[in-house]
Amino acid sequence: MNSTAKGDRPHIAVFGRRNVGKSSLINKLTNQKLALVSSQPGTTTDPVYKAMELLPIGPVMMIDTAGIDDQGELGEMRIKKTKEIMRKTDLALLVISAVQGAGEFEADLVREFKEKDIPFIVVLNKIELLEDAEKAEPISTLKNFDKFLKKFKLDFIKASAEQEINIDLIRETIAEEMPEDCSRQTIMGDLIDPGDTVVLVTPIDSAAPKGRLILPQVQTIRDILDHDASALVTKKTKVKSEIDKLENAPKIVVTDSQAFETVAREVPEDILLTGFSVLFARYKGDLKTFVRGAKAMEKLKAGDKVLVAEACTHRRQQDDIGTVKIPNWVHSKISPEIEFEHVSGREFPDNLKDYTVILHCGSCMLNRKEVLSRLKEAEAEGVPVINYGMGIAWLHGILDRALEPFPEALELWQQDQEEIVGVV
Ligand SMILES: Nc1nc2c(ncn2[C@@H]2O[C@H](COP(=O)(O)OP(=O)(O)OP(=O)(O)O)[C@@H](O)[C@H]2O)c(=O)[nH]1
Ligand SMILES: [Mg+2]
Repeated sequence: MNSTAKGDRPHIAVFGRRNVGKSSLINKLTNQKLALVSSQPGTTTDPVYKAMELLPIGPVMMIDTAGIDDQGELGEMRIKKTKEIMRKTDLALLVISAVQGAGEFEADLVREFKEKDIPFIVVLNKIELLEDAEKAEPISTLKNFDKFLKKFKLDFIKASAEQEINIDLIRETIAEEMPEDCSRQTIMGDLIDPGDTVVLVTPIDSAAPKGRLILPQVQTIRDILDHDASALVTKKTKVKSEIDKLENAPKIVVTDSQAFETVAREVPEDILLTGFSVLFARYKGDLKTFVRGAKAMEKLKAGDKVLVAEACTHRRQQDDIGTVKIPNWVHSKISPEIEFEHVSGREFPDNLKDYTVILHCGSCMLNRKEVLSRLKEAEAEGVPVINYGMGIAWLHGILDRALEPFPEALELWQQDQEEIVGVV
């Protein structure tokens, strides 16, 4: 189970003020001493990720965060990091101390969860202290907690990480509340039938990792096998001869997007052809959003600025796709005066408005929630987004073909084109 890709695990994050018992609760939920616990407020400083098995759900990613009431300049930075975690949170636990009750910090978190559509569970921790009148002021605490619950119409679970009260109930509630769509169920199972053959084209060049296949290719093979179909994996130079050898035509050919152009020439027109990046645009994000991004690419003109966003911080190749190849193609196809700026890693800049379009990487390291959050942020700023693969398909004039297996997206793309033709 440990091999379940990070991006495919539901992400459960724990939020709350300092010292309320967030780390203690994670340790109890996971039955492991993963997170550092102490009576010192501010023990957890950076978000702590742990991929693990959480019964009865299965493989998940648990995230411990720094307290939302941290102080000072460092504290502010930690709060910012904690809030960034929300982008990828499929389900949140809001931990409140029974000794402190709820206040503005908790109200703020609830407002943010609601704004970001994050389902959450309220846990009133250290409940055993309520019975100890010396350590708590049960009446006033419960009064403000009650007001908070009423204000937001919330339910809650009484718990104690220390005395292991209701830990199982929290696990079960997590399983119940986990949104079903936090990961799409299949990469291409809906496109194939049992017994079909799918041809996968994976270029073995200097960009390919030594001795292995990249994650989206491996996941696609697994998905095809899960649907009782067969995968024929080949290089771009062999794709035609492999198809010719088959007794029955393959149901669909999937290629690495960098080989799109060559492969499109080799694969007969009556065989469906798409890219891993189109499959993953759908699996991780939203195909229609990227189709709108393609429309924005059509309208690019000299002086426009394009943001290239890469989610991981890998070492760049000389002919790196995001920093070199795509800008070169855009410069030669549209205008040499289109400006490119680059960001990589976890950060998504605040100045999205400055860009005409955002070109995003394939997001194989991000979970679906984070991709959707990024798309939502861009949409709120009115900036269209497209992923690398679909951008490449458009730049090479084969987006129509790559979208053929997805009638709704194709229809939207063709409508958009007609609109453009209509305008001109
Ligand atoms: N009495 C009691 N103490 C608890 C309980 N849960 C945690 N604690 C104690 O509360 C203190 C803080 O616990 P942590 O788990 O470090 O709290 P945290 O929310 O992660 O704190 P920060 O990382 O500083 O934000 C520790 O001394 C814990 O032993 C509980 O249910 N009851
Ligand atoms: Mg902690």
